[in-house]
Amino acid sequence: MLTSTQLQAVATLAARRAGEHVLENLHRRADANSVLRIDIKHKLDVEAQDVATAVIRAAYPDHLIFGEESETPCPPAKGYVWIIDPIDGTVNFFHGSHWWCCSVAVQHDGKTLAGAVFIPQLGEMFEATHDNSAFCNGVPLHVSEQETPELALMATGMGKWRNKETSLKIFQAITELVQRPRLMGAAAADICMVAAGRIDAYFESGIYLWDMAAAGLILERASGICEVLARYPNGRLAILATNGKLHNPCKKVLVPLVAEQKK
Ligand code: LIP
Repeated sequence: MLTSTQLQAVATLAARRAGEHVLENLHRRADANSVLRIDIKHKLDVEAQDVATAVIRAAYPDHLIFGEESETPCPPAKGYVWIIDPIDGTVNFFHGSHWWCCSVAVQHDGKTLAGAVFIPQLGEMFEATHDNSAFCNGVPLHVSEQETPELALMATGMGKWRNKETSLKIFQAITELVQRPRLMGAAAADICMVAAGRIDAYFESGIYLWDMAAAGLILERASGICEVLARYPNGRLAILATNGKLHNPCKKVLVPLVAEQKK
């Protein structure tokens, strides 16, 4: 069995190299293969996944690699699997917003052992292993102490649902629940903000494993909770990520609504 420290070093290097590649190519932010209302297929997403893959393959040539740019939405559940989101927040990136990140996690038999999320334009590297604390640039992370929903800052997202009816209902429910909702557009970075205590909670339905595998571990190791509230066809997930104290009040409001989500 490999140690989590060995795996962490590779995850961090892969996320850093992917991010550096994208940073060096910021001038190509409009260089997309396709731009649709629902999604953007960016050349730098493919290139950054190749960069991260090369780092992982050099260390562990026989491990499986699964990423946003892979063909299937669900990874195999056995053995070592690396999960890459080369640019989480592609739409933000395309428009010139700084809120995007590179995420790399490694699982063994479905359990996340190590993860790294690099936010290049903040110069922040978030990382954690399953058996140690979570860190940002080497400083230990801890979630906020907020326990009153009406005083909480909560990030959310609209996902890629064609039918926005339920997403809008969820947005309204969050607006009524917390002090302020925020819609920032990069799930992995948002969940890391919960881990760092800069926001108190995050919810989104319609994201994928690659959006949350690394950040979910980072949040848990910072004493927060990251929970899958629903699983939809094609690997889509509804994820609630909180500082722990707000988890049950948020869950109570969101669980009945996620059951309504359709295409
Ligand atoms: C994005 C998520 C974001 C969500 C977007 C999209 P991508 O991931 O991180 O939270 O609102 O719809 O799924 O596609 O930019 O890697």
